Amino acid sequence: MRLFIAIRLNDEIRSELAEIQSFLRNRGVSGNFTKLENLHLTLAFIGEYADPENVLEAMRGVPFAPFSIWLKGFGSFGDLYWRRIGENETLSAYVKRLRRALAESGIPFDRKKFSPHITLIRRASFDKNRGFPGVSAPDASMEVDRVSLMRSDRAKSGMVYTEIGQVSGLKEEELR
Ligand code: 2AM
Repeated sequence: MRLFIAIRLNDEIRSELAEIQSFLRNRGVSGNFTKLENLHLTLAFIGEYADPENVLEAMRGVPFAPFSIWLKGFGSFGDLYWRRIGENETLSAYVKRLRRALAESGIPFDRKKFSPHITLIRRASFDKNRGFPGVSAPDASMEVDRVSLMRSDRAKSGMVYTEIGQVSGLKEEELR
C-alpha cells in the first residue's frame, strides 16, 4: 500500500483553503484542485510499503506534544501551487526525529528536504498574459494535536486518503 505521514487539517482551515481555491478558479486558474477532504500537510512520504504496523511503531517512538502551525502566504514548485507553512522549529525538530525513526526502522521514505506546504493545485495553469492572480489571505493558525499515518488509493473519482493510524499528544482517556 501507498503510505505517507501527515498532519490532517481541521474543518475551519480546510474551508478557508477551499475559498482560496474558488477565488483562483473564478480568476481563470485551472488544474487539479485538491479536494477539500484531501487537504493535508505531508511530513514524510513513504510510498509503497507493506507493513503499516511497523510505521506506527516507529511513530509511537517519537515524542510528540501538541503545537501550533501557521499558514502564511503561498508558493509554487513548478506548476504545483501551495499554501506556505511559516518557519516552525517545533515542527522541523519533530519531522527530523520522525524521519530518523523511520530510517532506523528500515522504512523507506522520500529524503527530499522537508518544505512544509499544503498543495492546493497540481498542474496549475493560467492565462500567461494576465499572470497568476494575486491572493491575499490572512495568516491562519491551527493547533496540531496528532499526526496521522495515511493510506493513498487511486479511485475513479481521484485520490482517496484514509487515516489508518495516529499518534497523539493526548492521553488515552482524553481521546475518548
Ligand atoms: P505534494 O502535495 O507536494 O505532491 C501524498 O502523495 C502526499 O505525499 C502529497 O502531499 C505529496 O506532496 C506528498 N509527497 C511527498 N513526496 C512525494 C513523492 N515522492 N511522491 C508522491 N507524493 C509525495
